[in-house]
Amino acid sequence: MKKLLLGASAFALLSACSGEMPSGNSKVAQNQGPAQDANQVSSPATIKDAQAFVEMAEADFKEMGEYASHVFWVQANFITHDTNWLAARVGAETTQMGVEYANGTKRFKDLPLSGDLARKMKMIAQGLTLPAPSKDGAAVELANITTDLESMYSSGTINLDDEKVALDELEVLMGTQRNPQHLKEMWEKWREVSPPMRDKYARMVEIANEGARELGFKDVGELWLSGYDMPAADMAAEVDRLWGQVEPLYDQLHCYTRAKLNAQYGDEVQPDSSGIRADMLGNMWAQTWGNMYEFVKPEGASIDYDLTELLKEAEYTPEKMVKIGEAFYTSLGLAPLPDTFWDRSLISKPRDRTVVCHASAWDIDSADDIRIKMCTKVNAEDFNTVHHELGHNYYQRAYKDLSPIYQSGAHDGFHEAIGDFMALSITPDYLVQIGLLEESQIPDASKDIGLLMERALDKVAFLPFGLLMDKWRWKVFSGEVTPENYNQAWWELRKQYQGVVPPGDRPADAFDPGAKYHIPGNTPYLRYFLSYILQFQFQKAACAQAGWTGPLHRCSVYGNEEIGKRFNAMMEMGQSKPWPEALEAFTGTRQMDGSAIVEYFAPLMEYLREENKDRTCGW
Ligand code: X8Z
Ligand code: ZN
Repeated sequence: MKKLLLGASAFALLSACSGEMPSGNSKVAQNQGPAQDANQVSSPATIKDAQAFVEMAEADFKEMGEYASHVFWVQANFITHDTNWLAARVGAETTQMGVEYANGTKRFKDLPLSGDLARKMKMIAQGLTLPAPSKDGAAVELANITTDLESMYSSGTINLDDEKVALDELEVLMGTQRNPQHLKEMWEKWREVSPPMRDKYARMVEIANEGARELGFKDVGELWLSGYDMPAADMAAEVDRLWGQVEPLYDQLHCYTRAKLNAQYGDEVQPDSSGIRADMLGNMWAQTWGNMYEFVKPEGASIDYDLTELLKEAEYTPEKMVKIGEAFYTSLGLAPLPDTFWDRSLISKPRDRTVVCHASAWDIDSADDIRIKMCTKVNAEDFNTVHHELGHNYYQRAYKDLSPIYQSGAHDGFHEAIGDFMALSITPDYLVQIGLLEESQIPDASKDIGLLMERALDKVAFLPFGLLMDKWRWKVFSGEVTPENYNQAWWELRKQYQGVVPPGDRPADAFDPGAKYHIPGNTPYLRYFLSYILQFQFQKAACAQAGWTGPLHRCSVYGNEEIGKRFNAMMEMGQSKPWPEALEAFTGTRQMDGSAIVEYFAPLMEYLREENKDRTCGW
């Protein structure tokens, strides 16, 4: 999700899927505000000063947030030299303002601030995703680099059979083509977009680290890990604990999938003992494997409908997919999207200009101007993504009346989990309710392994990828991995956590992390790992509240206004309270817990263990 204002856990989200923050005509930017004074004034600060400082920050963030949102929106919808110029400029202004405010908080650090004031102060201090140091020119250089990186990614194309092909088309081809040679070619060519990013990325790391150190953090990685209402080191340990809970499930899925690929393609293409070829899993980054269902479907227990086919047969359009997504939310008692959503969103890729196709949800004015931006394709993957993006919009709307400092997810993983939780309700019964499936086509209980397998290919397969993206960045920001080793370290992590390998040797200048949106887009990624844990906790709690007694994967909360009310109450809290309180408000527990996803897939785990019993798993 792109946030407009400050960074990882901070204020008014510009959009859900990247990170910048606003400034411009602020008092601070004009060197009149308390943030500027904060570093210079010698008289001891009072609580009243602290209150005034926070109020000024709130006003500035709100004003700048709206201004910057409009600029970033235009740039993301029309990438040109000029809109990049504008975006870089507003990016620099917002970073500068954020840094001034963050530094300004130092003046109040010894004051006995009340809970709320202290929380806001802390969020101002650590709200930036990529801080610049306050020295002249740093914010401008940083913004120029980050704008360049994102635009290099979003305007990237490859040549395929003498045709220019953009990433959104390539993603479809990676999911549907099966010829290993073709897959390798597309996979390798897409990674030619990123070598020119490497030096810029390295410079960006230097600047942002200097900015983080000025604010009292060891490096940017520590800053990112500080956004979870606990010390950074504890959060890092928490993440490893969660991974430990789900790793056995991933290992079994990996083992089973690799065996199926080996059976289909033979040892030459996919040996049955090493990592899985990263281009053979139906996704450009091997992050979700749902497109491989036909290869791995369990014999005798496979579902016999395909959601992509159903959508196409029913002549869904991208707009219709969004309408049906909205109808899910309104069935929970939430208000329909405003007319402006339909007038201003970008739902299909325009033919005549370059846009950022990576899906995002935007909150332009912290009021009612919410939008999505997607190059939507009519397929199951994007049907899920539509629900995902609308989740961001409904969250943004729920917390819009809070202080701009609290207009964010309880933590960033919550923001990512809302829509995914909703999409877990896309069950066969739900598909009947919306007229996509005939009652007679509802698979009986004997097909549950098929249903679970399909879901696991997306939800379980994703987990190690969700984790390693930031494991890599933490190493980069800490200096443990230097630019010469960027790519090697990337593949070490891909192998270690995911058990995937590149389809061939990588060129010496390769910068493969740069071929994934969130690296050049500077969107922290731990949020998705956390979301994939949390969404199953939401599902478990919601279905229990609904009195559901069947298996969790058959439970749909569609039409349940009581759940909608309770869920919205959690969303309305925004970031105003430490996240365990928000989690407790809906689920009754204060801990993130991988046991919910493990429980959801328990029957599949049993099946996989049985299937794998004579195989040597691991890589
Ligand atoms: O970036 C996204 C969303 C926008 S916040 C489309 N996701 C991650 C990705 O595409 O890599 C959703 C799941 C993971
Ligand atoms: Zn998202």
